[in-house]
Order: sequence, then C-alpha cells, then structure tokens
Amino acid sequence: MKSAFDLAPDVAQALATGRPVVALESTIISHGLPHPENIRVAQQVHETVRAHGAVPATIAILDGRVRVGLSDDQIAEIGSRDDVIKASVRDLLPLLGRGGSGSTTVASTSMIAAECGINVFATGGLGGVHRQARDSWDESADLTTLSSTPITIVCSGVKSILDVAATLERLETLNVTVVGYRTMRFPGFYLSDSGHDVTWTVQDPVEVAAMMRMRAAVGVNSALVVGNPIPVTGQLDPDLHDAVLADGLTRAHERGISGKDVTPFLLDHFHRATHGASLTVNSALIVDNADLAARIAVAASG
Ligand code: PSU
Ligand code: MN
Repeated sequence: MKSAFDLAPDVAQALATGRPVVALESTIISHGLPHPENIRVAQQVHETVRAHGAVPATIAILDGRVRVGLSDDQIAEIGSRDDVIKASVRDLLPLLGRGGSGSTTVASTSMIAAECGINVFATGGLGGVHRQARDSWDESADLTTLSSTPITIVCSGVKSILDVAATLERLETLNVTVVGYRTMRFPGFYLSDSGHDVTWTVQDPVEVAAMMRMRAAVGVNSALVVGNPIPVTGQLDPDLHDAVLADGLTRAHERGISGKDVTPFLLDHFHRATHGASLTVNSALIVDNADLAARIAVAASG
C-alpha cells in the first residue's frame, strides 16, 4: 500500500534519519488564495520552514500519485492548473483510481502525513461546523479526521466564516486537544480572538514537544491543535470583517452555493470585498503558522 506515496528525496531522507518535517496542505494553494499570491505564499512557507532547519512537505495528488513534498514546479502546477480538484479524504480513491489531480484539505493532508510518519502540520484555519448546519448538516470532514489522526496541527483557529462555538463543542466531543499559543482565547482566523476561551495554553515549542512525546505513551490517537493567533496589529478590522461576512453569507445563500464550494466562495468573497486586506491577513497567518510549526517540529525531533 505504501507504494502509493511518492516522497520527495529530502522528505524521505529527513524521515529516515529522524530530522524535522512539516506537512503543508495544498487546498490553500488551489482554492484558498488567488493566483499568483498563492504561489508566492507557498514558496515563502517553504523558505520559512527551511530557515528553521526543518523540511517542508506540501502534499497533493498529481496525476494519480500521492506526492509528499512538492518542487517549485509542482507548486506552480497546483496553483495554476484548473483541473485540480479540492480533495478531502472521501475524494482520494476516485482521484487515484482515475489518475487525476487534486489538492489536499486539512483532513486529507493530516491523514496522509500521519501515514507517512510526519507529526507536525501547518495550515491557515481549520474547517468546522458551518453556520446553519442545523439545516444543511455541513460540517467539515476536518473535524472527524482530526479525531482519529495523531498529528499536531498549527492553525489560526477555525475559519471565521464558521459557527465557532459549535465547532469547539464538536472538537471537544471528538477528543481533539486544543491549546492556545500564548493565549487563553481561541484565535479567530482573520481576527486575533474568536471571542471564545480555550482550556489550555502553551508558552513555547518545547512545551508542545513535551505533549507530543506523551502521545504514543498513553495511546492518544486524536490531533493536538495549536491555535496561533495573528497579532492584533495584523488582524482584519473587526467591523469590516463582520459586514463582509454577513454580505458573503447572503450571497452564498442567494446563489445556492453549497457543500465543498462554500469555503472557497466565502474566502474569495472576502478577498474581493476587502480589496485584498483579507488576503494580506490570510497570507501572513499562513506563514506565521508555518514558522511556529517548524520550531515545534525541531523541538520534537530533539
Ligand atoms: N484554511 C485556509 N484556507 C483554506 C482552507 C483552510 O486558510 O482554503 C481549506 C482547508 O483545506 C480546509 C478546507 O480543510 O478549507 C475546509 O473546507 P470544507 O469547509 O469544505 O471542509
Ligand atoms: Mn462542507
């Protein structure tokens, strides 16, 4: 089965020798950020991870193969080809079966990373329970996947387009550990503070590494989420955020946008309606999270 994974040479070597590796998702590149900013951010993330002495492993499905560790050319392909499908775990088998190409979400990236022995992953914001989920039943597969995937994921909370309170309740039910990085508040993606508390806080990467060491010892198989807030000085203006979100939700409803298209639609709406201000925030938090993830991976490999 493992032959389905194509590990880049530097990723394979780091895993074989116990050196730090940071998994990265590719849906951010294909569906989360517009071209060409998406490619610029992906490259900046790679450089940031390498600057700390860790190896970046961006995960994607390219022409029927699971790639773990993308070259600059492969990043550019994911970021510019229009036949790249947003692929969650449920989409992997059909894509691989027919030799297609897809970008991996938090769910599928986590699953593949853990299968390959990578234990740290950086992203922007997790998926979660959508607003109006009582009617639509729209809850991201990110949540259930994290309940059964032993990985540490650094993110700026969950996307603020979601029902954050309901998502936190689901994370609790699903045994996912949530810690705030130098905060007791759950980060709000474009905003530093979602308005909700977390139960635990950590002060540095060494503390996270100590938790990771206990994972195997006690048999916890769910994810550890490290919520890393964007600094207040770098966040989106909260009033602008709320107005743009309300407008975006109305438009999505009017246009009948549903299922896997909701998240990309709302992110794109934000980027347009804020004239790029949300894009600046989104790009910055992705790079910040990669930076922290790399330091955690280094601390955990020591
Ligand atoms: N975080 C971002 N941008 C994104 C996503 C997360 O900053 O585009 C993606 C992730 O791949 C996440 C997905 O897994 O959105 C969630 O989509 P859905 O709500 O359809 O499960
Ligand atoms: Mn969904």
